[in-house]
Amino acid sequence: MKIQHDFAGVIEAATKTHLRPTDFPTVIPDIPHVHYQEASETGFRALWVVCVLMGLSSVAFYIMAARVPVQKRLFHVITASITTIAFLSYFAMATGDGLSWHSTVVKTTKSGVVEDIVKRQVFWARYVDWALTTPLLLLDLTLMAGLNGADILVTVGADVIMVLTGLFAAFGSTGTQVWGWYTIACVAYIAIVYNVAFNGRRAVQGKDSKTKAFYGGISLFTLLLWTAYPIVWGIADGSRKIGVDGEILAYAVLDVLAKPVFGFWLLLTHDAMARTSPNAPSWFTQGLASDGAIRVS
Ligand code: RET
Repeated sequence: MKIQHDFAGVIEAATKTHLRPTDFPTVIPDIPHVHYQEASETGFRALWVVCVLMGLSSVAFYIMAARVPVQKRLFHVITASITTIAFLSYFAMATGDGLSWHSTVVKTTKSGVVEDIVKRQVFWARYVDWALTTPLLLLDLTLMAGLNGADILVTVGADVIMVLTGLFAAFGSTGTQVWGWYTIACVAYIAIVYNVAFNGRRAVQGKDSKTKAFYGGISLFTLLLWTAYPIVWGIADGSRKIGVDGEILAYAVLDVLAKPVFGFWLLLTHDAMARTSPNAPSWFTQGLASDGAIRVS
């Protein structure tokens, strides 16, 4: 990289002083080698497919929301927001937005001269999506379980830390930065798992048997699915063993399961089960209290 820059400087200076081409150094070093890892037509097509699926499921969730009374709409609003944000993020990625090139030096000579560089596309739009939608997915789960506010805050806080440190990992320049941030993100993820699996399971014990069984199923599905994300990250962005197309396809499958499939499962079960949204705050169903207002619930 440095050599390239120095060389660019020589060319620029030569151009300014009107040197003839023969005055340039005749031996052009062929290092560093730059290896590009980028999405092809296949990757972008997959991004479009997921974009359309997120858009269609959002419309289905809006319709499902409109068909239930407001007292029952909390999960519909949260779930429709999740697929809407994913639609926006996929639209950005499919049109070539929300991505940056990230360079990593992969080989240097003994004297420290850079020999090989990998330049890989990083779709940072994913992290913006995850920073907004994973807290909402966790709200769906924890409100369903009837988890207390303190534990919900800790879960969502850990989740935001996980996504942001994951973003830092993706743009790390050294192994220490990349895997250091990755480790921190994994610790935050363990805090999420603990809250969903243990505190959530404990909270749901106070509910009816259908809710208990449903929470057991959907929280297990969620945790298994979410655990695949750091694995994909490790072999894609982390160690660059699979290309950008492979990464797009892997996240495409996971995202469709984690958002539209999760959403339909949650809303269809909830519609068939509950009379009202469990744990919906009163301001959500009735508006903020105002003195003298008569409420007919
Ligand atoms: C990263 C890398 C750093 C380590 C960990 C990660 C976990 C990410 C997760 C993402 C879940 C995303 C979902 C998206 C839905 O569409 C940031 C990949 C632990 C769990 C559910």
